[in-house]
Amino acid sequence: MRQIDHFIAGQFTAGTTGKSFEKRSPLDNTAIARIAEGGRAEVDAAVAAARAALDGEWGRMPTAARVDLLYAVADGITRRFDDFVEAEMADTGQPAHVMEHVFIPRGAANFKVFADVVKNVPTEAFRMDTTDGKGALNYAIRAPKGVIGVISPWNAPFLLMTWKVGPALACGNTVVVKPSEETPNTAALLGEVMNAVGIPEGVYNVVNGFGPESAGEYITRHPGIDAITFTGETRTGTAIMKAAAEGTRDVSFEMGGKNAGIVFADCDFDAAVEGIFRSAFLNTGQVCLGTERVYVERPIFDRFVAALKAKAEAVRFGRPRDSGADYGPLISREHQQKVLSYYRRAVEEGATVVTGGGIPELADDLVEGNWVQPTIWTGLSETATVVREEIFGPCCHIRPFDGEDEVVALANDTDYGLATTIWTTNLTRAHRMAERVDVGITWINSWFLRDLRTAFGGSKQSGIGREGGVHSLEFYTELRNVCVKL
Ligand code: NAD
Ligand code: 6OD
Repeated sequence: MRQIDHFIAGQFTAGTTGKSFEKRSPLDNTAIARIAEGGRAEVDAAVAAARAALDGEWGRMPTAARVDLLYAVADGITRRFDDFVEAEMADTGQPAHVMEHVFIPRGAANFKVFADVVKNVPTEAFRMDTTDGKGALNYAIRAPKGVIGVISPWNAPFLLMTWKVGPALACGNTVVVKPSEETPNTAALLGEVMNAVGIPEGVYNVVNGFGPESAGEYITRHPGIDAITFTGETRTGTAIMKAAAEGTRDVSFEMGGKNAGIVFADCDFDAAVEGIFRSAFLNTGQVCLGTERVYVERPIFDRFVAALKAKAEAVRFGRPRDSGADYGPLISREHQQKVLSYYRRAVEEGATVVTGGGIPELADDLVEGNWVQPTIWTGLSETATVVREEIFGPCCHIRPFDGEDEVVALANDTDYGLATTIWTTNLTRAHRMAERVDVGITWINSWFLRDLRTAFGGSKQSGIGREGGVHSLEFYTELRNVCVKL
């Protein structure tokens, strides 16, 4: 069984707590790794290493040299591509092709894109008129914020962790990362890459453990952490925000969603079915941007439900490298039980189960895994629990609508505001809808099509702040003004 240690000041260490925990495979719940659990001492050591790096070589490094090193990190990830794929597959149980085409390449891209951003972004300058004797030149300096605490989730572990670490390092900060207890593998591997390409010790640190009263909470409460970037559940964000209030530290939050998919009768029907299918069921529904509420214009409602049902019933359960397998298990037994409890709740509240609703029939070597069927409901009111709460599983409720005003009201009737996907061939309407749906990210005739230069984040309870492209600089740097009398 693999041992996964913390990565502090460029060294792997089991730490001093003497505590550890097991990681179980989502595929069959056998123990696959033992992970060191960090306590206050490990967080102290990681923060001290991060601070020393800021005060040392990393803090003095010219931007161009830092940019070169981040490119080297991206290349290092690509060189060890297969190791990252295997590590992430072991932790999540998701199909190899999702790792190979989406999650791991994005890890490398997250370093390159932000290296390019810091290399090319201008800073502002304002000249004050000299005619009245008060002439001055103002210019801005972007300074790193300091030591950034990165708290990341399990659903796309490497993509989401590097989405924070890439811009943080590009801006000259150092990081203390707490990966999800469910998926520590790729954060540790990245430590090996950092050492291999010559990132100075202390720039990238990882402390493993849990949230409350463990490494996660200790990082967010540590006075040496200057800002906290977090991706995860909204209620965890609330706890972290309280911790960040001590010391008035800045936060950037990417949190839950209850995203609406909107399908108009004039859509490209096959593309819309495929798009909604992906957005509801990719990664077994464990995608924050995923669609759990689908609204379909009435003339095509029955046909759409039938087509989505057919696709959901055709998924092939299997191990990540099984030929033809395109659908994995949920991350943990606990999450499986949570999703199944929502499946039961939907029935109790009167849903028509179009398909799914339970555990699939499986081959003998899979029965111990955390499988659930892709599930579609119709017939519920908008007040039903599964229409209101984020489930984070492979399921959606589909409801008919009769016009733009109605569907805008339905889509916006939620505490969340992360993403939406709209399917129509009427582009005038598409733009109109994009203005009216209250979310951070609107996809039109597409879903999860990412340009990393764009602003990414949620409104309402889905997040605080925007990251991506130059927007990441707002969070990862401190803007200082210099005023020079002319
Ligand atoms: P989670 O909130 O349970 O855990 C996320 C991380 O926070 C983990 O590392 C966990 O150990 C840590 N944590 C938990 N409690 C903590 C505390 N009190 N102090 C400090 N750290 C703490 O989330 P999860 O279950 O890992 O991920 C799923 C959730 O993440 C879903 O709600 C999903 O919508 C959300 N998510 C959002 C986005 C986005 O971009 N908006 C992206 C991915 C996932
Ligand atoms: O693509 C991204 O940058 C991003 N943060 C994706 C989030 C996926 C959520 O599961």
